Amino acid sequence: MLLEGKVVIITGASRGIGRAVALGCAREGADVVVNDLSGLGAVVEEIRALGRRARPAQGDVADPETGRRIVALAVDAFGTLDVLVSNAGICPFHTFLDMPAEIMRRTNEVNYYGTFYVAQAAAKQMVTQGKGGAIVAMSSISALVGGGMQTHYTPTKAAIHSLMQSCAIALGPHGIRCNSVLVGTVRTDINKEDLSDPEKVAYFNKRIPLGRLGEPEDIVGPVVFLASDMARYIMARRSSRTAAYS
Ligand code: RM4
Repeated sequence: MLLEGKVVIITGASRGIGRAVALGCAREGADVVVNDLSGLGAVVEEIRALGRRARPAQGDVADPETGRRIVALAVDAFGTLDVLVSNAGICPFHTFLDMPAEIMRRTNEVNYYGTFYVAQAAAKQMVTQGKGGAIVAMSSISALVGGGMQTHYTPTKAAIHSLMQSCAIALGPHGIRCNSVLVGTVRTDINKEDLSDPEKVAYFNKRIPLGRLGEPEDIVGPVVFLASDMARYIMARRSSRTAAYS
């Protein structure tokens, strides 16, 4: 029960990694507010079946207003906010040379701006409460290695990691810890089509030391840990020395 009595918001929680993390948080004792564009009914029911309280907060995180609304809903329903898991993201695979501006814009607005706005809204509430908190954002290993069909997407994941590093400095004095998880390739709807080629999957499996792609459940432990008090001295920083100068 690592998150017993805590209130957690998770964006992009109707399926994939977000849904798995939402259920994982509930199993660890948290009450959960789940956000997505739609389709939240099932995960809300699953959380309640685990004996925890749950609320759906439908909306597009790309809209700065949505973050504020999700936080208000969480506080209204459960009286406080302890943890934000910023997970909502899209990856419409596309070639670089003819990348439509609209796909570029939308990917940045959901992944990067969305994380910024929801994190900002959550942090404001946590600062007001004065009892600290934790923010965990979903970055990706692709932030470090790139991807030929992901030239619009990998920079958003680098941005998310960088955002958590800066937020760690900005919010540390308030006892709010900020971290990102650089997730490897996890099989979800986001890459279903991309991973429909068995040869590609065989190549991935060979390249991964553990010999298999990730499953959403694989990401639950690290996120729950970072959200919990067990990680009370863990923040997204490269070294503590740079913090003094930034
Ligand atoms: C990840 C990574 C994976 C891809 C997903 C969509 O960050 O690049 O390989 O499947 O994004």
